[in-house]
Amino acid sequence: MRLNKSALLFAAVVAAAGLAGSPASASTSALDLPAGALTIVEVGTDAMGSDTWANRNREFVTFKVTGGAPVDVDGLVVQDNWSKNNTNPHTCNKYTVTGLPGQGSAAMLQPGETVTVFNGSRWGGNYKNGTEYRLYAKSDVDCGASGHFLNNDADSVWLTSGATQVASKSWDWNGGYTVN
Ligand SMILES: [Ca+2]
Ligand SMILES: [Ca+2]
Ligand SMILES: [Ca+2]
Repeated sequence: MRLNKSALLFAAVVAAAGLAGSPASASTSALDLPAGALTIVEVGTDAMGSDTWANRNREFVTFKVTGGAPVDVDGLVVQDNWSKNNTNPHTCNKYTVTGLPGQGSAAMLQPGETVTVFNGSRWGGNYKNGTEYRLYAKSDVDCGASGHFLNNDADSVWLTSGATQVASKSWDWNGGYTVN
């Protein structure tokens, strides 16, 4: 096979473009939000009555943008204390944001909007309700108590971006179903 000079140049340009494309796609997962960029506004800690597979969506974490600028929450990890401090490879108690409903794989959260990560599942999956993105972690039945893993009496939830602890909320009580 013989190639003329322009064909070789073309091949070189294609190869260079391919190389240049790799770091760009990798950078989407290299997010590292500053501490305080998000605020946890509410945590559902205790489903009313017995903890069952059916009511595990009563455990949830809701957060919002702290400041006045949009925040890219793609790759954000939402987890409880056990998950954060345990090296067990079970992915229980841990949810990673990978896009928001209506945005494909992008996850830009605007000021005034909230994200709620529910422990359970929903027919139809993730969706946006008004200004709230509702995401479902689909916790395993063997995770905690029937898929409930936010301890009623004392626990913490953490929002982590890369190596940065963006936000956390802890409680040490047993006086209700949610913590604000
Ligand atoms: Ca609970
Ligand atoms: Ca309960
Ligand atoms: Ca827990």
